[in-house]
Amino acid sequence: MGTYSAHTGELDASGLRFAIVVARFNHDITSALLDGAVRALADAGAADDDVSVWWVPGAFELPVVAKRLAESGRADAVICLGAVIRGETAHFDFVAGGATQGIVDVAVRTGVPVVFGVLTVDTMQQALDRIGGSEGHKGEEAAHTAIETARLLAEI
Ligand code: INI
Repeated sequence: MGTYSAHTGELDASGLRFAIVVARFNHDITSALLDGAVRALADAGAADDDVSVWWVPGAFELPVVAKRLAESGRADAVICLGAVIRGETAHFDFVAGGATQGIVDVAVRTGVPVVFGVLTVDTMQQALDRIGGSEGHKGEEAAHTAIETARLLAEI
């Protein structure tokens, strides 16, 4: 096999601009996701002025606002945060499915990384486990994904 070039985006957020879209639904969980994401961006060198936060009612509204932000040219990456917790109805599947498909569409159509930081879980305990509990912190992970992907795209 010949030589090839391999690329991995660095976890360096300095000089990059981030827009975070966060759902108010299940606010206790989503505000913790937001805290983790903001902290992780700052720890990686993002300037306060380069991070903006946009609140929407629920996860279903994440894609449309993410799309406008991605199209604005004002963000190197958009981070979507939400928590969809399965109830007794089929509503979960529609909300989770709509948010997931919408976020994928926005990323692919705009070419701007739109990170899926939406918890889709069966129980509140599973959500709590993912905001700094036994399953890590999905807000921090979403921020790391945004940084790494934006850096990688800048190399291409
Ligand atoms: N929105 C969420 O973010 N999480 C949920 O668990 C949820 N549930 O269970 O219904 C939810 N619903 C609201 C939805 O996102 C929209 O805001 C609403 O349907 C209006 O479009």
